[in-house]
Amino acid sequence: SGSSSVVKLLDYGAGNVRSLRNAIHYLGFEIEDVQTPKDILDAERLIFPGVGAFASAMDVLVKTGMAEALCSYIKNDRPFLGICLGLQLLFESSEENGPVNGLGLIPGVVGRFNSSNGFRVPHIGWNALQITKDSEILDDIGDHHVYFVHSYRAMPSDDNKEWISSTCNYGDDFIASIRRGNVHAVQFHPEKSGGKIFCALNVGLSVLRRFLDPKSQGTKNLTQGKASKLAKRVIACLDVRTNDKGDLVVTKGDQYDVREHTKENEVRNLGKPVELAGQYYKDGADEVSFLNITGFRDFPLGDLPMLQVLRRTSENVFVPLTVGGGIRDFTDANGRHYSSLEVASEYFRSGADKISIGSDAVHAAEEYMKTKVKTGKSSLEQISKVYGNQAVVVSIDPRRVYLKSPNDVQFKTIRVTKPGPSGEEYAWYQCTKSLSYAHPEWLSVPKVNGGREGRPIGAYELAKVVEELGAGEILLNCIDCDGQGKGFDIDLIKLISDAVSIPVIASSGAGAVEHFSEVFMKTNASAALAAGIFHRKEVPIQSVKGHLSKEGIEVRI
Ligand code: 1PR
Repeated sequence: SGSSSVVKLLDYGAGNVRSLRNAIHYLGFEIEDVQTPKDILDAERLIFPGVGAFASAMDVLVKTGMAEALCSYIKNDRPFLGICLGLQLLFESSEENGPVNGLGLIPGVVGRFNSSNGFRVPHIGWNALQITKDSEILDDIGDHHVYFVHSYRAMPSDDNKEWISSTCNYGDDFIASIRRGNVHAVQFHPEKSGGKIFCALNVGLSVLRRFLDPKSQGTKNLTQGKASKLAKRVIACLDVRTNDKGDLVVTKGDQYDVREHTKENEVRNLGKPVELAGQYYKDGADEVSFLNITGFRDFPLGDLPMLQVLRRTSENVFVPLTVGGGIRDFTDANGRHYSSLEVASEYFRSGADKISIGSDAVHAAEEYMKTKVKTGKSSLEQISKVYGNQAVVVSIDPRRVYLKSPNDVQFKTIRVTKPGPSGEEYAWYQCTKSLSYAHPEWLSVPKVNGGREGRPIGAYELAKVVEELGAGEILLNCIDCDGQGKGFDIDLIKLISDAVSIPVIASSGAGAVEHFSEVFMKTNASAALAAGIFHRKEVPIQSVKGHLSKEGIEVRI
């Protein structure tokens, strides 16, 4: 060691720092992991990516003696970069499961965002910053957006103002970064804020590069950043499954039917997962989602190719990655039990930033509605407890069921904007889930659209319950609209995005740029996801962004 191309990383093992490792490697630096407090004191350059909850992080730091070493390292003005919780821990205390004491280096209390005034918590997505002082590592940022994902934040005050190098606004003004001498910390995620392969998006990795190599050349971006509203996200989705030849392919259904209507009835093949994900990243997707659409039938950890897809994608893609499909408890043929938490952990270790749960969330919500007891045992509860609710998306796959009268079912109904085929003026949105082949009911249950069964629970009821059980975001599909290219189901998206205070991703049906502006103008969706139009190269992601921006909607360009 001792070489300036080596950086020390303080990873106390509470979560996924793979993307940060990937980003550091991508920039040509070596990582040495901190093992002892002495490693901190000896470091030439130290990165501290906080993950997990504030209290448990502090616990580990104090018990291992790292807290004391960190304080002395920082007080001695040694080169330091804290990320996310790595910024928050520098403050006096946090309200997260607290109050809990922090390292106490910066005056102030870390508090939760207030969701009552229409700002959804967690704060997930892209904002431009208000740069308040020359902080060097932010030199390339200017008015570009950076990626945040957090529910707690530190706020500026007279006592801490000398530390602040940028702020942002999300209901409240909060601290986006601090800088004093060689000590830096950022609330956003540079490793998820876009890479340096296209100059226009030379943002996130440049922050890391400037810290790792302060002498590195770059142009000071003279546009002084102004804090922006939270940008609406455009997400590219890859439905992935093994085709009949055994290759993992990106496929795409019509109302969830992914087979060609030919004699061979083969699975539609729209490309290779890693390549397409890389392409969409370059095209400006704000996130990439992989849905392993047969994961629930087959055991996903048996699905090594999917883990490889994640590993390889995360080496070059520096925006958030979500993976879903088959996240549930599982017992293999040898009687070995895997908890859903183990399945999710394997996904996180392989490079996922968020996991998405579909069928198992329907199961958990039905149980909870029956018993009104939170057992803490569902996948949803367990994973969000360990990784935080910002890491857990619930995928809802409803279908529209028209009704003559709003009282025909016990579920939430709506008056539809366009009447049904027999003039019905009402509808409810029935949740569906997939069954495992091993499920005793596999043969007897009537299956619809891609092997799914309808369940006695509505999308509205499900959304409210999963929010309570710890979901941090909802991916709202619609079987009727999937692959149709006729626009999103505005009635459904309005219903759900008004019912919950976590972010909602609108999905299914995008066929033109106007469908994106429509969904953002008529509903409270935080993001819009599409698959078919991107796979078939009908509409490039940049055209969607350009259109939204022209319509006055904040996007990351
Ligand atoms: O139930 O936890 O194993 O998760 C399975 C996941 O796989 C769920 O998120 C579910 O949505 C998804 N899934 C299951 N079957 C299918 C299928 O197509 N047969 N894909 C499927 C769902 C829907 C969207 C799609 C949008 C946009 N795909 O993600 O990408 O509808 O498409 P478009 O822009 O072309 O209209 P579990």
